[in-house]
Amino acid sequence: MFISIKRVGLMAGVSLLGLAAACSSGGSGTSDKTNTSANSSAASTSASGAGAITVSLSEWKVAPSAAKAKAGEVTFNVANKGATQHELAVIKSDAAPDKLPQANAAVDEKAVTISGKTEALDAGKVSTLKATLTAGKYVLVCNLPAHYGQGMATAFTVE
Ligand SMILES: [Cu+2]
Repeated sequence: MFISIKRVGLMAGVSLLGLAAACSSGGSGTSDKTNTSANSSAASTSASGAGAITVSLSEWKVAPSAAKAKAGEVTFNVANKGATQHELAVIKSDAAPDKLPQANAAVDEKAVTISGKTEALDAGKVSTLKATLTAGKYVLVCNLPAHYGQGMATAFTVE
């Protein structure tokens, strides 16, 4: 009897330990979008800051909060505090407030330099007038018919 010996070659399986490169892709751009209200801070930078003049109109007076302003753009916040219509005209003139040239019971607007003027404001209404003023003497006038003659004019200086 022949005993054949089978040699069983054990194939040692070589397990290649792959170097598991743990490519941890952590932290890929998940920044919080919590800055949505950062652009709403421009509300308080209005042009009507230190240079703003408040002008109250009434029967029969033009009453500015200040009698002078600095040259440049001047903002007049005009309020009709009276019971009838009024307006504000900014007139550049060296004349005294009551010595402006007149026509038809009002200042002759063709004979003076008008730097700015509001529309006629109903009682209680407000308006903003912006005028670029050079240095000099001005008169603030309400030039609705007969209002100037009632005394609605006051001196104003730009320096
Ligand atoms: Cu008036």
